[in-house]
Parts: sequence; C-alpha cells; structure tokens
Amino acid sequence: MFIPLLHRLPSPLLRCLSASALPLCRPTSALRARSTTVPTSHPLNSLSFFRSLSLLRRTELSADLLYKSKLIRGFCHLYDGQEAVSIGMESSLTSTDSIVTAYRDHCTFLGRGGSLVELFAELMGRRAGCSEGKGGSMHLYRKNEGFYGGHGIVGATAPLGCGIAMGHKYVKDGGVCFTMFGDGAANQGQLFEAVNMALGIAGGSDGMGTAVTRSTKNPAYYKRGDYVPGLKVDGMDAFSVKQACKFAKEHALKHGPVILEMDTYRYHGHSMSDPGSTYRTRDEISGVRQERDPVERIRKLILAHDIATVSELKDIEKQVKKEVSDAIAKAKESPMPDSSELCTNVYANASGEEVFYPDRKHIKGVLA
Ligand SMILES: Cc1ncc(C[n+]2csc(CCOP(=O)(O)OP(=O)(O)O)c2C)c(N)n1
Repeated sequence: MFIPLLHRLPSPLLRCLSASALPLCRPTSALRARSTTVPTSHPLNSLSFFRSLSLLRRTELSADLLYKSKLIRGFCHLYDGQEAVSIGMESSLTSTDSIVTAYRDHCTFLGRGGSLVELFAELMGRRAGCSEGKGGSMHLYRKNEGFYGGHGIVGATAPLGCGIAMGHKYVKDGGVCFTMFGDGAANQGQLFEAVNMALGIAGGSDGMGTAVTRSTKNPAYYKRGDYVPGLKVDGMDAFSVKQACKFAKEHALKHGPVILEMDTYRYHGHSMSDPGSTYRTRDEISGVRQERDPVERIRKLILAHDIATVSELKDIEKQVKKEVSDAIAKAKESPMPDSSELCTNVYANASGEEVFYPDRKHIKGVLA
C-alpha cells in the first residue's frame, strides 16, 4: 500500500519504482537513468518492465539469503510481490520529482537510480554503501536524485512528504513528491494532520503481523483523504501503476493532492523476524503468486503478444541473476566503516559534544 504526496501540496500514498523503460534494460548496476521526460508506452516498455521487475525480485530474494547467512544484520524489510509499484511509479516520474518512503525501501532506492553495489554494501554495513554503511536497510537515500529515504518511523513520511511538496511549490520547479506509506501507517495521527495540509496516498496489504481486517475499520484507504480525492490501483500491475501515477501527477499539478491506494501483496512477512504465516494462509500466498504476481503477469503478456520468446526471457533472467551476484561480490569487497565514524553524522551540524562510556569518565567519541 502506498501514498504518493504530490506537488502543490498534493501527494499520493504509494509504494512503487522505476522510470524510463529503456534505460532499465541496460545491463548496468543502475536501474534507471535520469530522465527529464516521461516516455510514452512502447512495446519495448514491456521488456524493460520485465527486466526491471526481475532485477528487483532477484535483489530482494538475494537480500533474504544474505540475511539468513548473517551477512545482513539488524532490520531488513523485503518488497517482493510489490515491485510493480516501484517500476510503474518511476516510469511516470521525472528527475525533478521526489519520493519519500518508509523502511521497505530497497526497490525505491534502485528505481531512483541507486546502484546494486551501493544497495548491497549498505545492507551489509559496508563503506561503499549509499549511507557509507551506517544506515542499513531502512536508511537508503539518494538526495541528489530526489530520494529522501528510507524512514523507520511509521507515518513519518506523510509530514516529510508534505514539506518536500511544499519545497517544489515554493521554487516552482514543476515537480511533485510521492509520499509512500503502508496501510498500517494509514491509521496514524500524523497522516491526518499532514493530509489536512496537502497530500496523496497509495496503499498495501497487511500491517505488522496483523490482517487488515483486524487493524482497520475502513480499509478503503483511497477514500481516507476526506476532501482529498483518491484512486484504488492494482499495485501488482506495473502498467496500471504507471498510468495511475501519470494521472496523479497531472492532477496534483493542476488541482492539488491525490491519494493512490496501491493494492499489493508482499510475499515475505513484515520483516525477517516475521514468518508471515500467522495472519494469512499459505494457500492465500500461493494463490496471489499464481494469479497476480507482477513478474509472471508481464511474462504472460509478452508471450501472448509475441514480443519475446520463452528463452529470450530466460536469458534476461540469467543476465539479471549475474548482475546481482556480481554486485554482491563487489559489495563484499568493501571494508566496514572505520571505528572513528561511530559518532559522525548523528546531527546535521557537528556539535562537538563528547560521548562517554557507561562509567561517565572515559570518552567514547565526539559527535561530529
Ligand atoms: C511510530 C511508530 N509506531 C510503531 C512502529 C513499529 N512498527 C514498525 S513497522 C510497523 C507496521 C507498519 O505497517 P505498514 O505501514 O502497513 O507498513 P508495511 O510494513 O506493511 O510495509 C509498526 C507498527 C514504528 N516503527 N513507528
């Protein structure tokens, strides 16, 4: 589930990824080249989408394995099943637009042009990571590309997105901000305060180990904006997401905020500590995989329209697999941050304050 917060103090609530289709096909680590225009539909879009979706799927499954091998420690929230949101959303955005999201941010980071090496290095706490190994899974950023994180506080993206949207409006750059949050965050107070000022939304499946039907009185999230219009979107269909986001951006620039409820299904549990099977059945999960999986869906579409053959698609998947494993190998070569970095980047401006060991006598470090 997502909510993008669009410009003009508009914004939709969602979770999505990826921009110009063709650049996504390039066998480089970057998923997305910077673009200042939104490409129209083209048959090659479907191949590009297939490649990008496969890359994101492989990335998330690899992160799962790295976590189980104890190479990724701490928090790790996976996005498999929801990749179409990232792909469809980015394909409707330009480099002027911004995105802010919660902790389930790996795919959004790649969609904003982050490299696989930067991502995996960050996940493994290494220096080559986008936050120099000090942020981890929940704190991926790419500010120069309009990606403002990666936030662990549920619902916090709503006011942040409002502020970013306000910035676009203030400098009149024609950009919008997509503010993403989950259905769990949709019940948070700060969201309603932020909606009062602006906003757009997009949505999802289950909160943290709780079925939507148990956590939410009104699960029609796209209607939650009250005076803010909303749309429910099939968030497992990259093309639907693309069209919805295109519409939302145009709407936001002309009329104000809009909420997009992205109907998605994450295959993994909430985080690595959640088996994801206590609030839903295995049959339910496999049913969604068979009927709605974003990768399989586009594979079927490509085959039905003779855009590529089964073996050509398999080749793409092989390339993607190699690209991901090469990136992991490279990320592993990167060293851990130096211990002198322990207290840096805690505050925006260096305070110079001393941090003590529990004995309160010996200095542990200085906040820089
Ligand atoms: C303010 C706040 N309250 C509680 C938590 C603990 N918490 C972490 S994730 C989560 C569930 C959020 O669910 P949702 O917004 O649907 O996102 P999803 O994990 O499904 O993507 C909760 C309650 C938190 N991080 N921040």
